[in-house]
Amino acid sequence: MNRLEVLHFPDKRLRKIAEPVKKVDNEIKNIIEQMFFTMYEEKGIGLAATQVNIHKRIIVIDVSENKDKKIFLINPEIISLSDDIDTMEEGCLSVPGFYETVSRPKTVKVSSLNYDGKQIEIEANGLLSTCIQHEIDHLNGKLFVDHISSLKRSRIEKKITKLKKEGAVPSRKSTPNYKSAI
Ligand code: GNR
Ligand code: NI
Repeated sequence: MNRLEVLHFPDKRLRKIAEPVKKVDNEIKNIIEQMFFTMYEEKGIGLAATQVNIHKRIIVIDVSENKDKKIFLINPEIISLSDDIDTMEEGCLSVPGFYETVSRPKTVKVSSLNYDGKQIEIEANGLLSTCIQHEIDHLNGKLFVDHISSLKRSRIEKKITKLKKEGAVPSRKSTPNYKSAI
């Protein structure tokens, strides 16, 4: 199985808007499998294709304790968001080592395609809701640091850039990313 390289803030490729998936075929299923593998290896609870330089509207999530409840979203669309707000400490595999409090709607209802290309709906709250909203942000070129003050954001940017220069933030170049990555 191929572990994909995760891009780090402030990489500009994290700002690209992902393209809708046209057809749920074997290529897409293969990308989803590699994304789950990468997410589990990186100890994340979610991963958006944008983070692994694949600019397609695909998300994988597993917020379960035993890491045995895979959820994937293809072409997710937000149907509704609650007025109630939840505040949570967020982290991101693309912003390694930094955690900040972010406020988001408590409940989200999204549509997605399943493996048969049929449209399904998911309603979520708690960590899953936060994670879904965090991942959909990625597909739109947005990061959790865009929800905090620009002062905090630029501090994080400086620190990550410095750590990368020192080689303290490992960037994995060992396995080439999925060949059709755009
Ligand atoms: O692993 C992750 N943890 C997390 C914690 C709180 C809110 C969102 C997340 S998602 C993150 C993985 C990631 O970067 N997904 O894009
Ligand atoms: Ni993230």
